[in-house]
Amino acid sequence: MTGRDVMARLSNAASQYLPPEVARPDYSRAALTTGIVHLGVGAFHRAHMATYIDSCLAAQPDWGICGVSLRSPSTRDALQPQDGLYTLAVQASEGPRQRVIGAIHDLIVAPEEPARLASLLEAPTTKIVSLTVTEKGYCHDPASGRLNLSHPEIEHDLASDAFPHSAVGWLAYGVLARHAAGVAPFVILSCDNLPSNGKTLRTVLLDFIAHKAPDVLDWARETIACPSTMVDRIVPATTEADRQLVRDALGLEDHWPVISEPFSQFVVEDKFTLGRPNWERHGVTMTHDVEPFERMKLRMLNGSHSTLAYMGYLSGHQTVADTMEDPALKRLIADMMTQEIMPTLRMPPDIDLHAYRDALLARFSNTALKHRTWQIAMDGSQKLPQRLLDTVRERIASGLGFDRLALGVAAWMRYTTGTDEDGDPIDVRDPMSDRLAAIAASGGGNSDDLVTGFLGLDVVFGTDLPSNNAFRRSVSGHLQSLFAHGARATIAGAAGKG
Ligand code: CS2
Repeated sequence: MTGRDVMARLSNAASQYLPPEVARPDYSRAALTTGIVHLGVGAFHRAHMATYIDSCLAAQPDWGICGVSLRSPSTRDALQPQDGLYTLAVQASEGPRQRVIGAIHDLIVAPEEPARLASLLEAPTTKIVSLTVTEKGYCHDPASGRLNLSHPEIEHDLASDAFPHSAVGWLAYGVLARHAAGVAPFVILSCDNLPSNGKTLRTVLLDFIAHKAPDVLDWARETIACPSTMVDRIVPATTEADRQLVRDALGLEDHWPVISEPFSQFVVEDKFTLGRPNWERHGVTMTHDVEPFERMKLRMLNGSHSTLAYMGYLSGHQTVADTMEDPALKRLIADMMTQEIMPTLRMPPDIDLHAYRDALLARFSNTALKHRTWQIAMDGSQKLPQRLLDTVRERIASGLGFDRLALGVAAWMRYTTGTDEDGDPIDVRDPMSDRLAAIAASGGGNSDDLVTGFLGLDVVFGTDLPSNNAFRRSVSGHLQSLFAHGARATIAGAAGKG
């Protein structure tokens, strides 16, 4: 190829030029039909659920995915010229491995084509509606798990007969339209990192229907199935360097590849009233009780991840792998898991929590993944309850200590004040950022006042934790140390505490 040639773009037609070592769909894409509508077609979905579906399609072509973006057209704009194809680049220790995924055969940007989305949700051929819309996409109060009726999108969707804006609004729209047409509701599959994610989703959806269509509530209660899932794969935001790597490996342009670690886990509650892909043949664990797995993952992986993100960022580390090269931080996380989190988990007998912990420490240390601490630090107000605070509650109920968990909470508060240890601004991204900034400003750098301000957020901390003096004291002590001595010295002080 000369410098003047433009590299061809990945597409159905260009697939014939893929080098033999790049895996690709083993089925005819033309034969696919939509069985799944997926809301929130971001990097995580494309590296996780879509790859499991991709493996099922040769035998079951009626489970193709229509990927829906609720806001931004960027995924559709990048993938449509590629016929929905994109590359998954797995960063294995022996080097990257590429696989072209073809499961997403249709794409919709909801605000641009609401009527097409509506008819797809109503179609009896749509059997599963799945979603990865992140914690804040549920428009709920994280501490209570109930629908936030004053969320602007929910207010709109409840008040207006126009097409909805929120994920919950769209789900309700589909379910109610099917009810009116005498079509059984689709099964709704949450693939977000929420506790009992199926139950949480069902609660907010029924809260919504109770206000929108109270006469249908009993029917909805009886017929809507929301299986819970545990989803796990580390998928950092794709960088320009990743795109270059994929370009070099494919010899084709891919504008929208995804990068992930080799590890992937999908545990799904087996409750599918309209049928489902044969997932168990392709590495998915189908079970009747997902909750122990969910709790293990949220507390061990995500609780550690958030703590690493805040403490790592404050210590000047850009990526999770960098934080793991800091022996004090690594030890803090290992001790937090072993001493404070593992004793709260009750797992089936074949699950070895020590091995799970060791695998997590190794996964976090993968230097091929540039997973930014700043990325994980986002949306802390939505993440803290299930990642750290529920564990604290159980420790308190059992009369046990929670010093490292409290340090994680204090690190979130320190981070959220919006200025780092060098006095530089931190770009704090959070749906509650206005309230968080107001608390930070009114605290004036006094850690007791700041703790009082933050603990006053009952949608995050509930009403129990703010009135627990031991918790307040512990968080306050750590926050004071973070201000006075910095993150590194604070970690050194926390090390070795039983
Ligand atoms: C991370 C998760 O960004 C975050 O908050 O903790 O996305 C994490 O990488 C996944 O849950 C891993 O399965």
